[in-house]
Amino acid sequence: MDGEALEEALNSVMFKHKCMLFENILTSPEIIDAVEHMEIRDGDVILVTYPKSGTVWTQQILSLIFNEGHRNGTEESKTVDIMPWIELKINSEDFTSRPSPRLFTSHLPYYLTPRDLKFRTGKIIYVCRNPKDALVSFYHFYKMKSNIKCTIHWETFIEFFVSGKVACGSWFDHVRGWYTHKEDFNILFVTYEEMKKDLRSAVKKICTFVGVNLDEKEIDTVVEKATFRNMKHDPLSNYTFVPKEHLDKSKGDFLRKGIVGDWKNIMTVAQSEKFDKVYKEKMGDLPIKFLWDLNEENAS
Ligand code: PPS
Repeated sequence: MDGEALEEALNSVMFKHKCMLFENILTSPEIIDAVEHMEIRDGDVILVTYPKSGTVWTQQILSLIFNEGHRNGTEESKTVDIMPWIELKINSEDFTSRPSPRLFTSHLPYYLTPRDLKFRTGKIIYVCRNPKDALVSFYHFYKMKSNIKCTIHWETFIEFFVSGKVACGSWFDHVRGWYTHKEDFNILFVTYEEMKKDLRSAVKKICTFVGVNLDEKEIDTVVEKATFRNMKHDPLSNYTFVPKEHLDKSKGDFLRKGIVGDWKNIMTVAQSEKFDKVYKEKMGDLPIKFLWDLNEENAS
């Protein structure tokens, strides 16, 4: 019964295009098709994620890396304007007029990204997060969505997440798709957990990949401005600008907890074991590893 109500609610706000689920209010089949033909330049950097995996966090990091020390008037710019989404209506500008190096953001699966990227033009940073924490984060996020009118039950949401009936489809297909096609792209994989464990090293790794040389003091600034604590109060990066027609902020925050292992606070042992079984079936053959816990109480 729960499942039927949720299915009906989700069907009314999403459409399927080329085997992927998208949100009506955010995009359209025409936009998705156009993205495949988008011209990519050498020097473009595209952040790609499955939802709730650290997108907004990495938008902040990349925006700072590219502008720290030489802000060029970006002090008052939102990260979403510095690094627009390529497949969303909210950024329906003409990207060709942007000066290089251009920064973009996307949740697209590997097979729908701009074709130019497959010729190793441009650089992709793929950020992934352990799926139990991504699931929990997505669950809380869905509960904030203004256009979902039914009550969302945790047990039901797990089933929908595992079977890919949520926006952007299956976490397993998304991560697997990008990982197994990594040779086709100029791509760096970063995990949410490694950023939590050692943000400074993660920032340096990203700097090296994108070819930006920051001195130690500039790196300190990037790290400081990208902590959960600081971003939570930074309206340029914390997505508090999302209108209430999209997100009901009385029900929670976009920057909710920002920790590794929150799944332990909500998943029962039985749910966790069932999830582990699916994870093993779908991802067990890949060398990719996730940290499921950092023994951490609070976000940095
Ligand atoms: S979205 O909607 O797909 O763009 O969401 P996304 O930004 O990928 O993921 C949101 C989660 O990332 C957490 N977050 C952070 N964690 C640690 N440090 C920093 N600075 C940070 N910024 C965002 C955010 O809190 C969401 O995770 P949860 O677990 O819900 O707190």
